[in-house]
Order: sequence, then C-alpha cells, then structure tokens
Amino acid sequence: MWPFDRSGSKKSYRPVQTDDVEDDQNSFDFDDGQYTAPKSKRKGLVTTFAGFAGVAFIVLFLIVFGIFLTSHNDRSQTSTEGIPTDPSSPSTEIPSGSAPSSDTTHCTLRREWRTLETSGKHEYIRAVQCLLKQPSQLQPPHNLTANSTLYTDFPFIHARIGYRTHNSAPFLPWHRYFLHLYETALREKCGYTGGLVYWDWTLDAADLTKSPVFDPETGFGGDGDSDLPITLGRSGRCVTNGPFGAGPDGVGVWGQFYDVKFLPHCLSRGFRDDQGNLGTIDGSTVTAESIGEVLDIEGYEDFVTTLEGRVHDAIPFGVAGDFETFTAPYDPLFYLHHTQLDRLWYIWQQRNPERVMEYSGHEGRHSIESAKLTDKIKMGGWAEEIEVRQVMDTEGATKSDDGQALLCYRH
Ligand SMILES: *[C@@H]1O[C@H](CO)[C@@H](O)[C@H](O)[C@H]1NC(C)=O
Ligand SMILES: *[C@@H]1O[C@H](CO)[C@@H](O)[C@H](O)[C@H]1NC(C)=O
Ligand SMILES: [Cu+2]
Repeated sequence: MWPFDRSGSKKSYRPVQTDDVEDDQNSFDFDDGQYTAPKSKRKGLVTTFAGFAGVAFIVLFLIVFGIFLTSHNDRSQTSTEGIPTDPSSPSTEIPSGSAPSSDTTHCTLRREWRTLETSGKHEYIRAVQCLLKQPSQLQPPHNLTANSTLYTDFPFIHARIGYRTHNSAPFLPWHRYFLHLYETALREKCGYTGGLVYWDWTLDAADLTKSPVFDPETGFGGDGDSDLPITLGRSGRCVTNGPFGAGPDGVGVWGQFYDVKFLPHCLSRGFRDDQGNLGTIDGSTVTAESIGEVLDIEGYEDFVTTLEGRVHDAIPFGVAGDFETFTAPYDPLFYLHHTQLDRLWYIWQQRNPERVMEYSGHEGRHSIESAKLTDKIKMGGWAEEIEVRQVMDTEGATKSDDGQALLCYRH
C-alpha cells in the first residue's frame, strides 16, 4: 500500500549542491526500523484545496514532464521551472493504474532558494505579494480586523491554532499541512506554477546573516533598519529594504497581531545571537554536522523534539522580530524555514520505509494523550480538518488507492 522504492548510499546530511541540484539528495540507506508504525484504517475526508491541483498535475505533468525529462534528462535543475500547469483546468478522473505507483515525477518540486533562476525568485516573490491582496478567508467570529488578507490569515491561524502543536507530536504534520495550504493558495489564488521553496541553512551556517535569502533584490530583504528604534519584541525594527519591507521597493507587510496581542506593526526583524548581540545570528545548530546528528535519531518522538528544540528554534530566535513569536508567518521567510524542516522530516522518513507512517509522542502541547495517526489536524474552521495520516507521505496522493492521501511534492 505504501511502496517506497528509493534507495541510495548517503547517510549523513548533505546540503543541496547549488550547482548540481538534481543530484540525488534524497538518497539514504534504509536502516532496519525498530519501530513498526501502526497501520491505521484510512477513511474518508476530503479537503478544500487539494483536489483540482492534484488531478491536474497528474495528467499534465505525466505528459509534459515525461517528454521533458526524456529530452532534458541532464538538466533537471531547471526542468520544472516554467512548465505550465493550470490549476483551474477541469478535473479529470485519474485513470486507475495509469502510472506505476512509484512514478512521482509529476509531483510539485520544492527547491532550495538559491537554485532558482532570478526570474524564478521574482516569480515566487510576486506570488507572495499577490497573496497580500487576496481577501481573508477567516470566518466570523475570527475575522477580527478589517485589514485581514489571505496572507495575514496564516499568521493568525498559526498563533491561534498552530501554537498548540508546538512541543508535541503534531508539530511536523500540522506544519506540513499548513505549508500545503500556503502552497495551494499561491498556486490557486496567485497563478504560481512552482512548488514552495526552502532555505537550506546549512549552506549559510558560517554566517547566516549573509544568506542569499536576505538579499534585498533577489531575496526577502534583510535585518531591521538599524536607524530605527526597536519596536517589536526584544530586537525587532521595521525592515525597510526588499520586496516586503516598508521601503520604496517593498509592499510593506503589515502585521495586525504580535502573537495574540493586537499590535499593528511593520514587518520587523532584529538579528540577534544567543548572547543578545544584535546584527548577528548563531548558526551552530544548523550546520550540516548538527543536522546529520538530528537525522540519526531513532524514533519519531525523539526526532521531532530535537528537530524543533535544537534546529527549528535557531532561526526564529536569530532572525527575531516577527519571526520569534507565534505570528512568525508574517515574515515570508517562515515558509522557507519550515519547508526545510519539513524536508528534513521527509529525509528522515525515507531512511526507513516504516518511518513514513511512524508517529508517536503527545497528541498536543497541553495534552497527555498519546498521539495517533487518526488525530485531527485542526485549522479552526479556516481550512478543512484532516487527519495526521493524510500528510505522512509527501507523495501519498500518487500512491493512495482510496484518494485520502493529500500530498504530492518532491524535493
Ligand atoms: C466579519 O464577517 C461578518 C459576516 O460576514 C461581517 O458582517 C463583518 O463585517 C466581518 N468583520 C470584519 C471586521 O471584517
Ligand atoms: C488598516 O489599514 C489602514 C490603512 O493602511 C490603517 O490606517 C488602519 O490603522 C488599519 N487598521 C487596522 C485595524 O489594522
Ligand atoms: Cu509553528
């Protein structure tokens, strides 16, 4: 039911090779798992966003991508850019058995930021800016402020609903679904044709502040403006450069809440290391060595705990400003950060076929219940409620025989 055919030789974490991105970075040894994941009975729930895109990709990508790969086999680094997909195209039945279940090449490719062409970066930025103009989908009584947009719904939901998943088992599946909703919004509301992008911080661990993701032209802008006063949290100042800052080149992301507190503010950052020195970020927990150690952890509960506490927290607390609290998704970098975390979970899962359905720990932040694959992933009524099992496999939508698995993306 859940075939996994990937195999390979790499065991330690290897950062994306930016000049050779099609190298098989997803290849790892399969260890013998000690834990046998419960096989839950999979039953019916359909999601708001998923259907059309999935069906359209399968048909379009199988055709387009198949031809493309045949003739551009050596250039897959750029092969998914610019392949037109029309998320609004009419739904077509997936012919059963039309493709081998292992063929996931049509799944959306998520790429590292610096491997995108400049045009691809600008296209992603355009789509995010477009989300800022889409109407909010929050329903009463959650539509608290007049200036909400689809973009600001995400930090709102993260702070009101998502916070409960931190420090517990659903941290990874909840964010995986949240990212899927964001990716779907970019594609369906803003005509974006690619996948989410990730920031492989290991490439910048020597000095995170120099990362290309902070570039004002081909990135998300830099640190808060040191000429301005600290106005958000411990070190946050308004970002005044880049496409989302309050400067002349930016659209000026404007947050309404800081965590759950109503506090209208500009997009803010305040680079800060562990000692409280401003303008610098400590990268020691996001080196390739550190990530390699985390990927070697056995057992989902220990893995998620360490990934969140040691790896995930480094970036929010280092970038600070909006990023260091539960309204972090006001900062568009949030999505690059979490897409990388999600990718690490995927890499960890791929090391052992049993791990794809491995799930354990506490059911929620304030819960002593044991986590189960049938636990709900809640979005406060803003998006369809699904079950954890539906997002365990990132390519599940192509393999599932009952249509319940949701996702279809690659790295
Ligand atoms: C919230 O939604 C209700 C019902 O659609 C609407 O009447 C109200 O004006 C909305 N409030 C805000 C602040 O947008
Ligand atoms: C909404 O936006 C307007 C114009 O940008 C601003 O003056 C107002 O303070 C904002 N209101 C809230 C509740 O954020
Ligand atoms: Cu979070």
